[in-house]
Amino acid sequence: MFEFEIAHRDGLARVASFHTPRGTVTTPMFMPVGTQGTVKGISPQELTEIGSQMILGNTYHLMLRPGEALVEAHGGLPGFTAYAGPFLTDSGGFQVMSLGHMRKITEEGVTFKSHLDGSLVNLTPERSIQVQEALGADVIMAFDECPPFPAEVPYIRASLERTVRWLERCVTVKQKPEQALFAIVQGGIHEELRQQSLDLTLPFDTPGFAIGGLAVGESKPEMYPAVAFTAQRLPENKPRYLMGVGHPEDLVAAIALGVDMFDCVYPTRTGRFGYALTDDGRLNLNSSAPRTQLEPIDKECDCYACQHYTRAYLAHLLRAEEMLAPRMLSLHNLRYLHRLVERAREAIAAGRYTDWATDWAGRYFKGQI
Ligand code: PRF
Ligand code: ZN
Repeated sequence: MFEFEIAHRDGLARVASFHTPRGTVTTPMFMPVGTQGTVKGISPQELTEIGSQMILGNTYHLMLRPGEALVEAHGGLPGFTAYAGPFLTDSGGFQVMSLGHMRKITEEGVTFKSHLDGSLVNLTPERSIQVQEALGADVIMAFDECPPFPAEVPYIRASLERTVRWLERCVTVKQKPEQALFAIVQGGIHEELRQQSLDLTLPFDTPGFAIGGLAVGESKPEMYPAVAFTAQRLPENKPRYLMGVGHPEDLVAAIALGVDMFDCVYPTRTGRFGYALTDDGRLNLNSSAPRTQLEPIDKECDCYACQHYTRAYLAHLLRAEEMLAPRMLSLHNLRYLHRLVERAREAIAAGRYTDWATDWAGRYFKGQI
């Protein structure tokens, strides 16, 4: 179980398979975010149709509502959500920092006020693993701290050292062998801190490693070197997961640096706001031009929305605030990212990733329709 088999390599990029109890996933891959036990507006059947391979769930949200016991009573996330494929759950620390109020971090863990009812909640490494075991995902994440950007070097150092002590506690309490625990490398955008985090984290030899602490407000010229530095130093024979990254250009760039897995709310969130991803850039369906365009969002897309609806119809639905609009734009955007990684995998297998990525970027950035 959890074996990672590399099928093709092209430079640092690779195509690989990762085995989980609920199925094999082929990387590079993108995980839709199902924070509250649903990918907003998209049914499990639709997820399967558009080529989703693994869905991300969140410890923070599900422990507060409905509580992990109810999910466990359904046999975990697959029974609860009716999505039968592989799941990954995030550990909660990142969401506490972005959503909780009055957070306090100590050696023990994080105390915060629930965003739902203001009650005081404790989240520790032990509790995070216990909740993630109840949620029953195939891959679970170590409880970490993602410092805000910018943060002082001494703070990031103290934080990454604490994250390693938390990792030790996660590994110690974890009980279920059918769940793979991934460790998370932190260190912000500083090479010496990334190196320190790597030196302290790699000895745990977890079945996969995540690159955390990025895409939190730094610029792309700051983020890409940090991804490159970290990815190159992660073990060759394990999946590498860049957390919270999902802009098309970031996927294309990070795959070239050897990253295998991604997740982000971007495709569904930008879809709900009326934006559609295409090879010619991001199409704004709130603008005036699409209102009279009798063509699909994307002629090259095989999603249900592109097969059935015109831009004009979807723009009309958006203006009328009909719920089909955010649903169809989310569906299309997820399909776009799944197709993007499919094309990346084909290009890697054919040994032409750099050429493909250069062509893709030329068109994507020229367009900006
Ligand atoms: N840690 C965890 N989840 C995350 C992140 C992190 O650093 C990020 C950073 N972009 C997104 N999600 N546990
Ligand atoms: Zn489409």
